[in-house]
Amino acid sequence: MEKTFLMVKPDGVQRNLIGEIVARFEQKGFQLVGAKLMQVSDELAENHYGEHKERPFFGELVDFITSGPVFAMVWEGEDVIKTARTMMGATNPAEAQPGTIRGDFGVTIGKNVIHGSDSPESAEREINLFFKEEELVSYKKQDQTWIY
Ligand code: RTP
Ligand code: MG
Repeated sequence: MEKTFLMVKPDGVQRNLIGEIVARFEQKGFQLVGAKLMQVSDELAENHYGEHKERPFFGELVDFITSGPVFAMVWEGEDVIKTARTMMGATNPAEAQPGTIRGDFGVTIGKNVIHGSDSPESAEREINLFFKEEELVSYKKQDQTWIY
């Protein structure tokens, strides 16, 4: 089954949105297979956001993501990578639709509450960056036939 990496950013943790965000993905029907509250190091931040190294906002991005604890998660489900991005909403919360996480809780592009992998390649890379294999739990849930 497909997996994606999602992370409640430092603003989301400070604003007590962990529970709300976890609830949305649970209620959608996705399965949580790994999670931890953690402080991101400069090295991890620079690696995670490596694709943006040359962008003018790279320094701010690294400073922000290391500014307080994040809640890192791995979620599993059919088409979870793309669907999670839809549930997150546009990068800029001012453009994100109401009903999406960024549309409902974010105001500025710099503090947009949640990160989610944008492709199967980034999902694999980011899951491996943030989690050891033994931190992920594979388990069967009841009632999956009512979702699939
Ligand atoms: P993320 O990686 O955090 O899930 O966000 P994303 O895919 O929707 O957006 P991406 O293009 O990957 O950008 C990563 C983060 O950089 C910040 N950003 N700032 N000032 C700006 O113009 C600007 N553009 C992007 C955002 O916080 C974005 O989430
Ligand atoms: Mg991105």
